[in-house]
Amino acid sequence: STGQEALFQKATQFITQYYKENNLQGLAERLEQVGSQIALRATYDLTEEELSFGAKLAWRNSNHCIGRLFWKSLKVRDRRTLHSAKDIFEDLLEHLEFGFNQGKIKSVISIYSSEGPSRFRIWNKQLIRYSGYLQEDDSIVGDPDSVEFTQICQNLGWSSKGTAFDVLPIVIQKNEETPEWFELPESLKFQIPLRHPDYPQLDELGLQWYALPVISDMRLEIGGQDFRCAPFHGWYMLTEIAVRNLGDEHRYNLIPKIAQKLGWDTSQNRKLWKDKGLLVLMEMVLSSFQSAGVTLVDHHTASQQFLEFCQIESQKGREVQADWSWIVPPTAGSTTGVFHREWPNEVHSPNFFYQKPKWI
Ligand code: HEM
Ligand code: NRG
Repeated sequence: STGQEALFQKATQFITQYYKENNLQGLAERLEQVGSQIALRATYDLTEEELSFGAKLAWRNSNHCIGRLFWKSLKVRDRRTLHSAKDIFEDLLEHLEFGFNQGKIKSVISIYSSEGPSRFRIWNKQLIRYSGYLQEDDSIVGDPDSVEFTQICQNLGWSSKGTAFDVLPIVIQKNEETPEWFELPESLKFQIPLRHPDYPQLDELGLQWYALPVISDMRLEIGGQDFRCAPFHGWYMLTEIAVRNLGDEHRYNLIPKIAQKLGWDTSQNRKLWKDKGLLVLMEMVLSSFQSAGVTLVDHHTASQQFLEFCQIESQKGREVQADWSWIVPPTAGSTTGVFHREWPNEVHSPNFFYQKPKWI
């Protein structure tokens, strides 16, 4: 059928790349085997080695990601044989502990079954993320980006303290069954209290953030196969937390609160109080992660690392694809090298893609 032909074509493209890049023997035999599996079952099995290389390539091909220098060191956990939500939750706990590695974070992806008789989806955007609550007066406590998902968790029977930093439960769905939710143990939430070295009065804001950004809602595509349940993480870049999550008006919106605590004049744009506010937030996050001994990269270093990645790729004769508007950091853009470059922005496979939430 045409579906099978399309799958065989995508499989061929990926398997060929895998054999060529790794100088392996036996490509023709392997393609023949894949072809007969597809003819017989309309699908084929990726070996553990192919899956592992495919996940690394998906990272290497992620046009939005500035962290790609480290693509080869991704630890790939092949967990395609797990068959219950509870087993997956317990496996995720091991993933988190291994990846956090007492603060010296390692990049990890776990790949679960999402096709065939056991099809899993994780409903959360990230394994560790804060809830958000819409109040009577239309204000929001917590992360405004989580309000809708928080209500879904509550409808599933979850309840919480209602603070600005409650970690959401992990919601796992098998096939079309009612999803199950699981509370993370406190020791695996990896909370970092945020303190500024020079301004103790900011302690009163009671800020914190979590150490691990584990994206859990993207579809991983390898050789025409979909892995819809494949959470992954590296470590944070400073600006993701300090500038966007804490600074954005539609997120925690903390710049006015910083200004107020530090007694700044906010009546005129010309006072640059927003720019100063971002700097204070960045100092706070950087020094707090440092004190906690947790990996985090500043945007200047990340930019240098990305340019090193570009250099290595071009030496290998490969063209880097990248989306400038995502790669350039959201503050001090033109002080980083990546600002002064451009890249083609085609989307190659293997890759990670957005997918429609199961709860819409
Ligand atoms: C996006 C940094 C590891 C895949 C991003 C973004 C940053 C970043 C700053 C933009 C996020 C945003 O603006 O919301 C890093 C750093 C890493 C790392 C510092 C440290 C090792 C990884 C790993 C993977 C990955 C291990 C996958 C295996 C992606 C993908 C996106 C992304 C798919 C796009 C997300 C989207 O479009 O919403 N990364 N990353 N990254 N990264 Fe990385
Ligand atoms: N901006 C999001 C996280 C997106 C992915 N960032 C990473 N990924 N660093 C946030 O929570 O702020 N990673 O795999 O390390």
